[in-house]
Amino acid sequence: MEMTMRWYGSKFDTVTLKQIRQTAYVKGVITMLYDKQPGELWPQDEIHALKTEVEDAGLHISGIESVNVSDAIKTGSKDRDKDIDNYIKSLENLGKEDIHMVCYNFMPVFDWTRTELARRRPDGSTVLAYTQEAVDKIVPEKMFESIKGEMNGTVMPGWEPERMAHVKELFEMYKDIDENKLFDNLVYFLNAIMPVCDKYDINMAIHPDDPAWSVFGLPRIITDKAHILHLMQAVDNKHNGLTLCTGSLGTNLGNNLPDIIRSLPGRIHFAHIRNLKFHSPTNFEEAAHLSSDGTFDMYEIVKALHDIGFDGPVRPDHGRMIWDEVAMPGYGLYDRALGAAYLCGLFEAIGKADRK
Ligand SMILES: [Mn+2]
Repeated sequence: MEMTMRWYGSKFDTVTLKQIRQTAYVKGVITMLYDKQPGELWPQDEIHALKTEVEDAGLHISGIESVNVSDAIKTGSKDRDKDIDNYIKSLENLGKEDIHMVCYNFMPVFDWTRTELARRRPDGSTVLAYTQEAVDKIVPEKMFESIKGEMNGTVMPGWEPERMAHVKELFEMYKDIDENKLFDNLVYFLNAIMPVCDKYDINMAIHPDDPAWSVFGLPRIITDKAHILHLMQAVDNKHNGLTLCTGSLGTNLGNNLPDIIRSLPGRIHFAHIRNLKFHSPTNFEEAAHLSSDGTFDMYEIVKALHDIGFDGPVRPDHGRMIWDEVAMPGYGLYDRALGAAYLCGLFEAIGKADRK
């Protein structure tokens, strides 16, 4: 495995490449061309410039999160083939720049959903949180309004104001899309891009739905072991894989995370590891990475990844906001650095114990 941190680029991120490098635990960054809309082509010269900037700072690009999939592709509307052509060209340009892992998601309208971006914990740290009761009270079009005041002036991935201005139209696009149609559209997309992934050895890593159930009546298809295995079999190519995101799959307490990991040897291409603390099955908040601070057993999760021979990038995913840092919610430096250190310790200990 390689420890990484997500980085939004020098124009958008409060964290610098120098800070990331100095954590020492982190060797690579997961990044993207943050100003590209879903469906837009990623030119090779822009990818190259990003890569050069990261390498000049003594790091490298371990993967992309995300090349976003357009709503035309997700809904299978008439423009999808044009967008898929752009997606294929973008992958080709990434492959030519020696980038071999791309995370993406297939969630309708909302990339991920939290109802609070700064829930205060007893120690004064703040975290992202979710309660179903709060979601049930929100009109979907007002979802963005309800959380934008807590974004610390940042643009959060998946919640770009340009897209959110059209939420009503987006809901309209998805009104006839059920789980089966969404799944078929995903398979259509993957079958179209597999040849370029084969040619450049690009691992596609779908991100699970977050939370792992239907929100606002929208279909969700990457929610549990059965759905994930179904997708792996539907497009049975090793380049069709998963981002194992503990904080997303783990929102459903029925999901056994180590068991899901063990069912997917060779198909997990990227891991997001973080912990959640549950107050009820539908009221949870993000916790410190430490097992004892939340609900998940991080040792068992890392052990399962080790046992299946996982060798892709790992990132600590979201962190708490601590030590008065002001940053994009979930993406401060301090707690993610603590998480990286803790996870590196687990990986090293488990790896060495296994060799004895
Ligand atoms: Mn994640």
